[in-house]
Amino acid sequence: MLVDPGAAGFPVTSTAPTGPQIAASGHTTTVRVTTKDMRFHPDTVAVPAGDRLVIEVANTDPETSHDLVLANGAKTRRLRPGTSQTLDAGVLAGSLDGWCSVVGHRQMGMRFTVRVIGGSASAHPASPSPTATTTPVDLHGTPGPDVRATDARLAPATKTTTHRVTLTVTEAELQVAPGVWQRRWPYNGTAPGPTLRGHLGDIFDITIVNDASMGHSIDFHAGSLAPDEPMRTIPPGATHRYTFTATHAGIWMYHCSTRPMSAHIAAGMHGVVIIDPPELTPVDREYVLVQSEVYLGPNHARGSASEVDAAKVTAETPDAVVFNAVTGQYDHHPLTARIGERVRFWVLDAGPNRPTSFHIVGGQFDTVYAEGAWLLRGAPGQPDAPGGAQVLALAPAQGGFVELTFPEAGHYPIVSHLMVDAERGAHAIMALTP
Ligand SMILES: [Cu+2]
Repeated sequence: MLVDPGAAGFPVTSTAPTGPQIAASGHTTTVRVTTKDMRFHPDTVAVPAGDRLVIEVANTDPETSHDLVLANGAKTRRLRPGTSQTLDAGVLAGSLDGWCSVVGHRQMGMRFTVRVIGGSASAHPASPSPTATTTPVDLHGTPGPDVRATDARLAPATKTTTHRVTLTVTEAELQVAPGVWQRRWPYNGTAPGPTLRGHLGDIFDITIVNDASMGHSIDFHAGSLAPDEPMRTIPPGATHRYTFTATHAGIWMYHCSTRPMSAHIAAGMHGVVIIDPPELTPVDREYVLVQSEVYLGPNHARGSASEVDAAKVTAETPDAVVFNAVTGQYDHHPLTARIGERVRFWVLDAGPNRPTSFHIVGGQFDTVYAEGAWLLRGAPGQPDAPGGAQVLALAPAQGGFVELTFPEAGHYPIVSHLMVDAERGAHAIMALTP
């Protein structure tokens, strides 16, 4: 595919790398490459040995940003939908690979090949692995004095029947463990995103603002509607309205559904909507614990933290499983209650990969509600009711709640995986005082 180098009028970037030298022909081969649907079109280009390669990259994807990175170091900036850039790849010593460096796009198929035709050069630089962890990381350190635990307390539903909420997506470095930072894509700056709570029949009128550098979206499980329009991916800079009515009770996940969805969820783009069952009785304390997984990239220092590692998400090899997005935060800042108080824990497994076996060591649940059904329903003031439960089991994207009272003062570990090494599961402490 040859076009006139001067025809497009694109801004030219001079990133021609220096590398193994080959006799230059004095010719330039110019190719046009478009990006759409997680592919480069074409995904392979040929250049005669000795020619300078110039690639006009046009992002024709209406939804999200892409770039082109070549293994010799030449790369475009991140191109928003509808924008273009001309990349000077230099005179290549041999065939090489390229890819899109936006998280997850390479794994979804955005791979590119430059074939050098003729000549004696045969060098084929290996593309660097995007998954290597280069700095050692301690996920179980002690938080510094500046680290506050995410507030897990849940306030009762208000009398509001129309919930107007704006959720703004940004890119921000957040701690995922004490002193361990990741560049995440939170809704309103927090992971999980804001907890919304209401009653059956309530209307949720949500405005999504995309202040990030790639496309994002939102999917509310608490609503029932055709996903085509409301759940579509909106490009950077766009705003979008999503309205639904709460038709069923439970704790419902919301999340970004932009591809690759599991990487966007793992980047912090998840939260909950709680719709109270009509029969719900007041309790002394309510907490929300959202389980998720952390997939670290190579850098964890504040100021240069990596984004989520999409290859680890695909391989289902998390570095940590966490409650409310940060390892061990409630070990150092325990959740609290007094002996005899009735405590309700709302739990959602945001995944994206791991199930939960939600258990409180030393505790017994007298009430269990999972996915819209009472599995066990104790009566307040009847602690001697015969039935009890030890675990709330949830697959990814499922939710429920448990209730219990604690018999004695002390520290009760809350764990996500009863049978798994505690280092690898989510963990919190419930501190009981007289
Ligand atoms: Cu997203």
